[in-house]
Amino acid sequence: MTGVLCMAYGAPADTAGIEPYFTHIRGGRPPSPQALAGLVERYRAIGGSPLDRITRTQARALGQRLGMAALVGMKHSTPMIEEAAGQASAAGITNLVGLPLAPHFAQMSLGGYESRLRAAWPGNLIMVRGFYNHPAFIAAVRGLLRESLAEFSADRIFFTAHSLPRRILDEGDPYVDQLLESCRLVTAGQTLPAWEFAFQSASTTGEPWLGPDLLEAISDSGSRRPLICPIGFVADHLEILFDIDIEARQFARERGLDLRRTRSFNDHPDFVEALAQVVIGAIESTSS
Ligand code: FEC
Repeated sequence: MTGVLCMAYGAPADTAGIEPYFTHIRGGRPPSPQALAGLVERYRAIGGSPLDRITRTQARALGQRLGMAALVGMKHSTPMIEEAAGQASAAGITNLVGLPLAPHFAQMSLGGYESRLRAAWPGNLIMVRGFYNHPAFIAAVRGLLRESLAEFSADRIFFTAHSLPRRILDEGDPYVDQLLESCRLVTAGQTLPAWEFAFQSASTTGEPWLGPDLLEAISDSGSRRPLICPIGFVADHLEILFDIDIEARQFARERGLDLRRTRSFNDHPDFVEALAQVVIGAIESTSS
């Protein structure tokens, strides 16, 4: 039997879960009390992360569309990827499609999902390594932009994605190239305001992270009505609801700018359809 394992970053279920979650992200090193307090405050400000719930909703919709079992496995919360692999076995799945819910390949992101799943899954595995240039994904992003631009006369679009340590460039990671290619494909042949790409949500880990940072880019551009399109993310979570909706909005308000963003896909039918096409394509490419 074929089934799909939708994998996502994961989120703490409640305030008590923030410390173990943060420690897991940091590879088992507990955060300093100050860093922990800062994170607790960010989760409080957004009323807790909806990411795990949304991931389950996305998987349910995809399973229905494909007529296939679709499970969820998280990188940093439960059910973790390893536990989900066990659930897939118990459900009688022998042929598993591993689908990280992130469009762009970075070793630290999609590579991490893949290595964890390979170590835990003994059966046949069809691994999806991103969908940054899939026509259905590109069309779905265009739909989000069209929807926002119909009600907001943006003077500049800022596509964004999660920043990563800058050393990934020396390691030949395709992440940045794939992000820029997604932006080019989305904007090609469209009548749109000027656009640029920026990174968001860099961590403070003592090493440089990829830039330009979103806030710096907004400030340097002179834009008065920036529209943020977080093309690297597919759901509402802390990086959207805090970093854009609270932090970037406040930054904009202080400068008299009207900042908006495209809505997140969550379980938007166009996105679910894009995922379905990605999965069907991956299955077909291994059976031909
Ligand atoms: O809503 C939620 O609760 C989850 C929000 C969330 C998403 C997310 C996506 C990615 N991250 C990636 C890499 C890193 C690296 C570090 C790191 C740190 C954090 C912290 C929180 C956090 N991340 Fe995250 N990330 C989310 C949440 N992330 C919270 C810790 C506090 C902070 O630094 O702000 C640095 C680890 C270290 O300190 O050693 C690296 C990548 C993604 C993109 C998507 C993916 O699925 O991989 C890559 C959503």
